[in-house]
Amino acid sequence: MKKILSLMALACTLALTATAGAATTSGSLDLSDPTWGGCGSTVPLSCNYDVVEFTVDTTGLYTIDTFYPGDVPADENLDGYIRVFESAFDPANDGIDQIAFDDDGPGGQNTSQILDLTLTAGTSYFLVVTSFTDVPTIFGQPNGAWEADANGVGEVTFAAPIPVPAAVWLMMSGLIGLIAMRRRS
Ligand SMILES: [Ca+2]
Ligand SMILES: [Ca+2]
Repeated sequence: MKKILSLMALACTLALTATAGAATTSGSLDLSDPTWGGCGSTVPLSCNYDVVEFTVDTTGLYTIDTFYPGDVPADENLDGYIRVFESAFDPANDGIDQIAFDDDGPGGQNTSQILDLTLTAGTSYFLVVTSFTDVPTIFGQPNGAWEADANGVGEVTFAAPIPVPAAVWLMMSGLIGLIAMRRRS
């Protein structure tokens, strides 16, 4: 029993170490999502948006990358645009509380990146994924799949919906097994 417990503890430590520091989330910008005027283009438009709340456990510098996977050629994918808001997000006032934004990252129109953003522990942040325009262009689409990852000096936690990583499932099934064993003994 003791050996099983220490193996369990080791497995948990390894699982936590593997996921610490970087966080990922993903979604899809669909026609059914809410719309706002905070598109990348300054021309008044109405773009769909997704919003994900997140926090960090350590004050310091963080980088947020988003990717727009899909079909080749790349102009069939989402031409995404990201904005980060601090403390509050009000889609009716898209300029208020915004602390950073980006259109195309190092990977071109299939990416966006906010590099070295100072974030404070205990503060709520909102990552808003939207599109550059509300119509298809030679650079991409107003709708499509997106993935985001964030990392920096501390741990980033995205609010739901977050797909449960395999490591957590393994940990949970291990714990359930342990409880079942304890009940029997
Ligand atoms: Ca969505
Ligand atoms: Ca873009």
